[in-house]
Amino acid sequence: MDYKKLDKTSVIEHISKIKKIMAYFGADDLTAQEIGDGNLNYVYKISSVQNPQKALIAKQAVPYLRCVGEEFPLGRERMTYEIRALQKFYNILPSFIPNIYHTSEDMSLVVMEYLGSHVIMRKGLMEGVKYEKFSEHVSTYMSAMLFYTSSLHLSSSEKRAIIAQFNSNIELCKLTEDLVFSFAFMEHETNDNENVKNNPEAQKLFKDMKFKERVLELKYKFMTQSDALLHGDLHTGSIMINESQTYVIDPEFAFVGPFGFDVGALLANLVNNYIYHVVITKDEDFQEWLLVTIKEVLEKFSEKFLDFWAEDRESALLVEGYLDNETLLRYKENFVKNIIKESIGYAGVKMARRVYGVAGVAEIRGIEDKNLRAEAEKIALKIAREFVINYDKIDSVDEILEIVKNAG
Ligand code: ADP
Ligand code: SR1
Ligand code: MG
Repeated sequence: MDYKKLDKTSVIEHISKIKKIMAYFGADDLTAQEIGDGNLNYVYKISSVQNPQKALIAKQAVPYLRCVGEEFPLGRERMTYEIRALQKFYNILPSFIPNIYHTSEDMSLVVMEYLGSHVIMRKGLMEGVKYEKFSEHVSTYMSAMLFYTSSLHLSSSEKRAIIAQFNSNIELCKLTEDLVFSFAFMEHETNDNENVKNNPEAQKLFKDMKFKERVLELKYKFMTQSDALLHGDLHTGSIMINESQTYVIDPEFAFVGPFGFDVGALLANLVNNYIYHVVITKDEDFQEWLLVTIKEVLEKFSEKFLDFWAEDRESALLVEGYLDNETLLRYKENFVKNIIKESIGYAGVKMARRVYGVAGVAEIRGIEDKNLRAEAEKIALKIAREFVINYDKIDSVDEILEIVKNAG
């Protein structure tokens, strides 16, 4: 089938010919609404007119970057990787991934379950909603996805197959290399130049060679280290949540990369939310909840990763009997500690890129009062700098929390 960009009318015509979707809606009349709030794609909510609770999501990639327009071409093949990743992650842990009703690489289209009783986590956190099951859920999600797609679990040939399936996601990897690791730390047309112009803090960042040299080290790992299948953009805008369930959506940046990249992205976004509550709501109780959540997420992640590893005897990496038990245990514990260290480095880069780079986060870029926004940016950059420069020297989660608390 030839690719055709869908709109509110043609999306209904297109999907109502698909058997599984016909079976879902029966004879109901359908209506569509475009609800995309992301940077890249179009997202339609298709609902039954007779029973509006009955709804599905149709997400289509267009051959350009939505938030800029047709003048910024971007291959729609990104949807192929999103489809592959949704399927791969669903096969590992279905309860964290929306049900998929239809996929088409030709149309760069996925039709999935509508998460009607969930909200984008960033929004919930900004409103001060505490998600008590989140640390349990997300630590399971991250430890399982990373462990079960790594050489610590897969055989050598399975691991190479997964790399072959995902590491041709060239354009989105390049987007991250440019936007996350480079342009946000130098004069560049894609930056938020209204804010960069005549801003001494921006100039300080752009001239901070100690920071930028360390960023380059992390960028190089991002480009070369094929540890596990990553979501690739695991911020709180890619999580849909309520008090009992957590779903991870939007894995179009998926590729086989460094263990610490997703964990770092999540850490960065929780810390950015903490800064918002320090500067804007001044809600100390919620700040404390966020700190406890960060601690739980990282500690539970490490525990669960080690638990999964304890169940596996052979993999691409380890041959049974190669190490004695004491050495094996020490090796594994150090391994996971290093994942956390690397995550701290990536968290620093991810926090700093949101300050002046393209695609800021609502917690910082969305602050309307100029002085308060500058205060939030300053705190974010202070934490980011410490994370990036010292990531390999930070030995405990408590040290991370101290850095965060002392920056405000
Ligand atoms: P993009 O790739 O453009 O970033 P996203 O996948 O993040 O798009 O989706 C954009 C928005 O669409 C989300 O922030 C969310 O509000 C909504 N959305 C996406 N998938 C679903 C879903 N399965 N159920 C409900 N809303 C969804
Ligand atoms: C222009 S695309 C910018 C960002 O949006 C996505 O969510 C990724 O974070 C990407 O870097
Ligand atoms: Mg998105």
